[in-house]
Amino acid sequence: MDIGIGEPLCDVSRVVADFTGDGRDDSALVGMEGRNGRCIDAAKGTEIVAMDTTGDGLPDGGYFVNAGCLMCRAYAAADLDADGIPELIVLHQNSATPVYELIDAFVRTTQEGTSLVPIMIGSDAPQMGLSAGQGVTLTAGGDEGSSFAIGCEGSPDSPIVVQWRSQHPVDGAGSDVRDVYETKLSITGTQATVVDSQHTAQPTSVPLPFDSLDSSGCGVQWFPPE
Ligand SMILES: [Ca+2]
Ligand SMILES: [Ca+2]
Repeated sequence: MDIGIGEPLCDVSRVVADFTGDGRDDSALVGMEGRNGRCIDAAKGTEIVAMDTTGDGLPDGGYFVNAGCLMCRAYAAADLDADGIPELIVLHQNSATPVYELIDAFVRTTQEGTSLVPIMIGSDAPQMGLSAGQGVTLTAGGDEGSSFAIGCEGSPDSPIVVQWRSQHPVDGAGSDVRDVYETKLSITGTQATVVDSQHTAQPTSVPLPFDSLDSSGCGVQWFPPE
């Protein structure tokens, strides 16, 4: 697919929803940037998110670019800030611990001027590995020593997104105790605010306060990915 950036958009996936709030469906498109005019056979690359708000099948308005796509795709639409308009959720990296991006379609005066803006964290959130001003990423699933889950409280009226993370050394000193981090985010427009942050330690023999293999909330199935 040629979207006018000089390179084709490859492996295009889409989510259809009214992202602009005008009552007509829009298509969010996610694909990988080609190289030298053609699609490359690679699992990793630069992710491009674009939006068709006019229904002609081709992107118009702005597009958002992020490196590090690992089997990325348009994933879901969910209203995370209760303003009645869904946000776009992109699966940025698909693995045993899938990573999601949250993207807001910021409507300018004309539909064609719609911008795609990552929802950014307003302050440092080291427990999520994020610094102020970075795009929010959410992680689910688990692998050896680390597990994650994404939840949601207060949906649909006043949703709070919850990110859990647990880790412990796989063996050796400290392997019998794990750290558990719980971070709660309130989203408004293109900004996420940390409204609560907890860190506890517990023996590995004690069950986790979340289920890393079954994560859903805010109308989104986070793990396993759909
Ligand atoms: Ca629309
Ligand atoms: Ca919204």
